[in-house]
Formats: sequence, C-alpha cells, structure tokens
Amino acid sequence: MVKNIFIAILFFSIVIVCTLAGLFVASFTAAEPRQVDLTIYARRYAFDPPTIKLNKGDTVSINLITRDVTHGFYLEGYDIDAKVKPEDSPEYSTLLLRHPSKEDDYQEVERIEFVANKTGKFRYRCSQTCGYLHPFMQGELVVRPNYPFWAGVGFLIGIAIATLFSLMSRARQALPRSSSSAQAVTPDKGSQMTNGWTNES
Ligand SMILES: [Cu+2]
Repeated sequence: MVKNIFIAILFFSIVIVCTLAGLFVASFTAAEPRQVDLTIYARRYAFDPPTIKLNKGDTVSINLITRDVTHGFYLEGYDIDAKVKPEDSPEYSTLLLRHPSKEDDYQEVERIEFVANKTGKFRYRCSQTCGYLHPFMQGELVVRPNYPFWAGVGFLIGIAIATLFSLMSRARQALPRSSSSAQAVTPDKGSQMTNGWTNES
C-alpha cells in the first residue's frame, strides 16, 4: 500500500519535473514558428486591435489601414516606423515603411513584416501628428516565449518516463516473494524495540 503511494508520488514528481524542464527550455529556445497575418486599423486616436499577442519566433505580416487621416506606426524595439495614408478604398491604404536605426527614407510596401524574435512588451504609437490627442494613440505588442509548446513536450516526456518507472517497479513487485517475505520476518527485533518504547512512555 505504502509502496503504491510512493510510486504514485514518484509518477507525478517525474511528470512535474519534466514539465518544468520543458518550461525552462522554453525560456531560451525559439518557439515553433507561426505565420501570423494581422490587419491593424489606425484611427484618431487609437489602434484596433490595441494589443497584439505573439509567440517568440512568429513571422508577422501586418496590413495597416487608415480611413480618416495619415497616421504612423512606430514599434519600439523592432526598428519599425510606418506611415499610412488613407485612400478611396476602406480596405486599402498607402503604406510606407522605414527603419529608424538605418536613417533610411520611407519606402512604399504592401505590408509590415518582421520576425518576433525578442520577448517582452513593446509599445506601438502613432508617429504622425494626427490631432490634439495624437500622443495618446498607442498600442502594445506582447511577445511571449512559447511556453505551452515546450511545457507540452516536457509533459509528454514526463508521462513516458513515469510510465516506464511504474511498469518497472510493478514488474519487480511481481517477482517471487521469497526475498521480500524474508525481509518482512527479520524486523522482529525492531518491533520489540518499538514495544519497549511504548511501554516506557
Ligand atoms: Cu495618429
């Protein structure tokens, strides 16, 4: 009975340890990459969506659209500064992009594309003065390490190892009882000692 409880504890310990190991790996390993296509609408004085959540390693392709006035999209940490001008079509805007660190000029592009290779929170804000509340036109990009993926890998490995362990210990239990029964008889001295203790107290 005690042995079964011990095996159960061991089983769950192995699963937990392997899941944690998976999380540890996730903290510095690139995630299984996804292709993420997004449309962001810029308008006075907000971005829609106001928050973007990605996993590290995702390749992002952003279609930026404005329907009112010219807006900017400056993304901290990723060296991206875009400018978007409204056109007649509500689903199409002229998009221009530059990389501030390179001090290059705006170039017309179809979409804003980059790989989310840095984890953390990065603000994006309007970089074209578009009205009196322009400074409040902001959003946030959240890039997470791909915890679920690696935790899942660790969890499955843990299950496999733990199952192997429990099968092995069950096989050992199923072996001929002679050795274990011999052990069960020898602790006679021990039980006498405990009796002695209980009598004294
Ligand atoms: Cu703006």
